[in-house]
Amino acid sequence: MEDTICAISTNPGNNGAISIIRLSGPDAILITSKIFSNPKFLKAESHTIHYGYIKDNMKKVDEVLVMKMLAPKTYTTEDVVEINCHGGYFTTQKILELLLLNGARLAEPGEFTKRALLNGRINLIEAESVSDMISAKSENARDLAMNGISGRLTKLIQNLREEMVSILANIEVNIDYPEYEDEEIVTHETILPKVKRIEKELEEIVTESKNSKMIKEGIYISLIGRPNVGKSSVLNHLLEEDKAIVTDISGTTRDLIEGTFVLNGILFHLIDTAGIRETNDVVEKIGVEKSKKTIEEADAVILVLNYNEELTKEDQELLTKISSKKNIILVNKNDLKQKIDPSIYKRKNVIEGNTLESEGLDQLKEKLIEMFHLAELQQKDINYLSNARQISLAKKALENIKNVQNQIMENVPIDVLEMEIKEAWNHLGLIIGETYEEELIDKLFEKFCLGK
Ligand SMILES: Nc1nc2c(ncn2[C@@H]2O[C@H](COP(=O)(O)OP(=O)(O)OP(=O)(O)O)[C@@H](O)[C@H]2O)c(=O)[nH]1
Ligand SMILES: [Mg+2]
Repeated sequence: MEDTICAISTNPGNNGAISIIRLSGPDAILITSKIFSNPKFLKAESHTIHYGYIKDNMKKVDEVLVMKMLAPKTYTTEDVVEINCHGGYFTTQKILELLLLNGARLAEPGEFTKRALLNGRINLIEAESVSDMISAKSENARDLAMNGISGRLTKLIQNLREEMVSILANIEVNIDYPEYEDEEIVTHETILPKVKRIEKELEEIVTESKNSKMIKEGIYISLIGRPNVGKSSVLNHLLEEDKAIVTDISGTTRDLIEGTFVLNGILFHLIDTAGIRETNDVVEKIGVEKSKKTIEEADAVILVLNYNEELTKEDQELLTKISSKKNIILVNKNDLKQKIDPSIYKRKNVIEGNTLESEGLDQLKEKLIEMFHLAELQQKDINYLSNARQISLAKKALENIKNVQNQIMENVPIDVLEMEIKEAWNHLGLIIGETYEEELIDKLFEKFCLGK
């Protein structure tokens, strides 16, 4: 980390009012001073802002504000400079180019955060959460990332590790100084309640973390049904925009159409599909196959039926097909005459309505909230582990703790238990990156955007 890196930290594709170009490293100040017109900048105090021009030799490139932040109180703990320039693509690129010409190197994706991690300013959970924060698409996803960044999640893991260490210390003292009378004697009976408490906490973290995928990525819902029942109309109503073409011609939708909306802070991906029917039309056939596939892939299915038609063989087949999935049956077009067999209402999760007056759609949303327990989710503190890496390590730690309990039941000697507790402690350590592997770090930062 001898070199000085630089990158455009704001979205380079947009014509925003302002762009920020960031530098970090030992020569950040010197390199900037070579292209910055303000003579006071080089000797100025840390954490100050300076006005002036970026110059290409004698030519003014842009009027800018430059932030000077000296190590160690910076994002990376190194010397950091942030140049606020006008947001146009060419200006920003030009300034970046001048910095590169004067000795900076273009940062790799996530390299600023990687330096923050390697220099010990943030831990692994916090680094992963920075990436989550940038890609958050709903309020809850943002909260989840913020708990990671703010260290709340780290604290939770650290507390568990401390409890483990205190058991380990007790055991060690007993083994090394059996004659030391002041120390509490460790027996299977004294360890068991402590281990049980740890198990309960870990169990809670692992179970609740299942929600984090839903919070981060959202929920996929597929709208299926025969042609012309009103699937695309339902999509348009839920998205509150004319996303899909609606006509009275059967087979209007031919490909998957996806839109998103947010309910209780959770992002829903709604997928409109081609109406399912037997067809010889080559294009429509492919569409129908795609529709069927979404039934398997979606988190839940909304089957749309027509109130104004009798149930057909295709409807019956679809009813069977969706029965193994989370599903809602929406009987649409109830503004028309009822022809559908009333026995349909004996089924679970049936909603009736129509898209002309938007009837039943609020009920549909309520059903989704109920189906995915979103009301309960909103009342909870979001203390979840946020990705598969973290969750699998917590599961391993939980496994270790369960083993300890079994060993206690089988009267296994105390010093053997110690090994299993140590392993649990180690697994939790890997979550926050107390110990980490080079390879993992590289993989993590590949997913970052430039300039972060
Ligand atoms: N009366 C009435 N007509 C509706 C309702 N919802 C949709 N329609 C009409 O039904 C026809 C088909 O609607 P679409 O939304 O295109 O149906 P679809 O299920 O997407 O059809 P495909 O794309 O062909 O599979 C259109 O003429 C709509 O205006 C409703 O609630 N009541
Ligand atoms: Mg359609």
